[in-house]
Amino acid sequence: MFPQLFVLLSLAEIAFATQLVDKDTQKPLSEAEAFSNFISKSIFGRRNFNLRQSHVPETVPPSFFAYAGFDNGGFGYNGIATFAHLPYTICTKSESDKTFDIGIVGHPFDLGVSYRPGARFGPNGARQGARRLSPVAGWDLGHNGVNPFRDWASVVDCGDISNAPFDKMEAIHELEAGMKSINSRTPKNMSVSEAVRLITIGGDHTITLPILRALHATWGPVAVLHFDSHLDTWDPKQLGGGVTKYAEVNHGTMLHIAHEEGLLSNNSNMHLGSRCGLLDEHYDLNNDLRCGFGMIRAREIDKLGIDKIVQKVVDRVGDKYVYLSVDIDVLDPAFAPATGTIEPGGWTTRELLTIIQGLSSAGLKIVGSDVVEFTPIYDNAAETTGIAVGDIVYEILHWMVQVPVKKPS
Ligand SMILES: [Mn+2]
Repeated sequence: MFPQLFVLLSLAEIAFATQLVDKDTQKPLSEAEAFSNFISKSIFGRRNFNLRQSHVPETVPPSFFAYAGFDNGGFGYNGIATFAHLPYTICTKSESDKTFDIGIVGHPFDLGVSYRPGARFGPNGARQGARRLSPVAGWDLGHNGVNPFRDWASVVDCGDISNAPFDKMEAIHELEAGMKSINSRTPKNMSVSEAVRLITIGGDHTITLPILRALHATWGPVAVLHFDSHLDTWDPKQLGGGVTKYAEVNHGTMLHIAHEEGLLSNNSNMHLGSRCGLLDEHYDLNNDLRCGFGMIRAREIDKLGIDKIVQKVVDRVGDKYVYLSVDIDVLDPAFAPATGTIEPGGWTTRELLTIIQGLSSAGLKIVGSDVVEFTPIYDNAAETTGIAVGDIVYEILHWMVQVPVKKPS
């Protein structure tokens, strides 16, 4: 009827029978003391674990400070996600003059897509994918220990260029104006390289058009090296256009428009990794030739190998200024599933990185670059595509650091 009482009595009996004594004084314990002692020794007793005291080393290892010391804090998964934990700089403001040489800039824009949407989230996804890159651990085994974040160039994350989500043409103008503003900045190390250079994270491939427009004032026509499974020189009459001017500008026509506007070199542009369906038996390829492009198809890599591909590009480009545009769909979907218009049978991430490194080693004069069409919503839990985008940007950064540029005289 009163089980609790029964228990108490029993405990008292136990205390009495075992004649518990105080450990220090050896005096017998009272019933109350014995009871408290019994509870404290059971699984219900208070434990005095002090995890903090027992695990804090007397001196914090220096390697921890090396990590924690850099701007937005801690290991790769800590802090606000700038690209590779670089300092955030508002590069459109004149206050940023002489503070950087190379900027990573986002174009959150996807109003020009023909299939899966969502590349407006690409800049955000690329920064997330680049979390394990950082200046404090940036010495690259693949580049004989060069750290492109801590070489001669000051590298920053310029944030994104905001653009209207409701009007494609307005958005494209905003992107162009933003890029022109950043391009007009005075570089920090002008004696090494005479102009600031940008690596843009897309955004769908339409953004290459405002970027090329913005570059033209400084560099004139440039040789576009276009890593992409598609041609993107489609005549607007063939792809989307023919109805409104608005519809003419999209991620499959921007290189055609760039050619019409005189932004491209005459015959030094190249497609690399091409594989796609055509809208016409002859017209697309003839028009592509007219726009000044050569081509190395995706499957040619098996016969040519990396070195011959690099050599063909170097022979074609010569000493022209190069703009590098990497559509992430150049990679096989196994390596980059998260993109808008996927085409099986592409190159591996390693092949792409090695080709880019080859072009860098050949000293091609890179004046700007983009990595586009990353659409994070289609990525997997391992962030395969986002991490690839981060590493491609890192590889391009190596190229810009390795090859400083002089402005045309
Ligand atoms: Mn493309």
